Amino acid sequence: MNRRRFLVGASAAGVALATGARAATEGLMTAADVHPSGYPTVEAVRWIGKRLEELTGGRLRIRVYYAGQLGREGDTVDLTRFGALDITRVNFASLNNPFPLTRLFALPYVFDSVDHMRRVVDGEAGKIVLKGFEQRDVMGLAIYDAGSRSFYNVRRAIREPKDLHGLKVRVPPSDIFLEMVTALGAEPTPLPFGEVYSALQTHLIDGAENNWRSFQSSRHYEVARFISHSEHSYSPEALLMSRRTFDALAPQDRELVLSTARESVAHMRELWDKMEAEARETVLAAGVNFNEIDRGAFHRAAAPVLEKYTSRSDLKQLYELVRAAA
Ligand code: BDP
Repeated sequence: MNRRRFLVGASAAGVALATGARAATEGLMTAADVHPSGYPTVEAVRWIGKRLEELTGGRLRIRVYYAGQLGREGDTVDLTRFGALDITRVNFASLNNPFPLTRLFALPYVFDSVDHMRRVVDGEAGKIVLKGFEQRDVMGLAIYDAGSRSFYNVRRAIREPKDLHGLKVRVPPSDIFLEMVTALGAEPTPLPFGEVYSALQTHLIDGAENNWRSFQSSRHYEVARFISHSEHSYSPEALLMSRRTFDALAPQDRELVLSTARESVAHMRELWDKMEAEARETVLAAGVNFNEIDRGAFHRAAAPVLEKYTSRSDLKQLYELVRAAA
């Protein structure tokens, strides 16, 4: 396992390094995503690549390495920061620890709905968060949404936080998620996304949490037969470009990359809405048990985590912007 992981990591870094170094001179940029082909984030980045190719007569192109071929999200973020990979698409959860401004959007019950979240990421708060990436060698190209995340598990329907007691729940690599899942009563187990399916099968964990589309495309629903509509986080997705790649582009190409990435948000949302609905149908048609939760009880249990982070000076202003858009 370790040896395999090392080899995968090493060859992924090799591919990225080789292609990343070429990017500025040949215009072929490399992008990474953990999701399979067809997932809205993968398709949105392909869409950007096609647009750029059309607009520049083939000078700028993007090759997308999907399904985690270039490693875990945390690794692809590091590769992007060091300029070995040009573009990566990751969830805010993978950015919470190294990029503190991303924490606000991942917090429990900070958004009231998908519309609220979209208004926020399209507005001033979204701009501040995107700009914040530049402090650490990456350009924030776009924020895509990922719907809302709910708990699913192999054991039982979750109605109140107390139903989570004793369950080992996988969390992404984020302190916010660790604290949130602890506050809600479960035992958090950090694991990379790609290892969740087998961890469910082997009972290393009892459950995880994610949106409908990921629950379906990862096939976690084949093992975890209970999904409970907690919608505890709307943690969005970030599309990031290496600062090195960006700086190596001609000034007019930089503008083109930024504007095309911005345009891709509308395209991504269209795909997202359609595919999220289809994923939900597929999962329910496969006989997975779905239930509503006691929202008040969940809000109360998660409140200390929300309060802890939103009272911090760096996140206070952002929080006010988020609430003003509610
Ligand atoms: C999905 C995100 C993906 C994350 C995954 C996770 O799209 O980027 O890797 O959740 O939970 O919703 O790790």
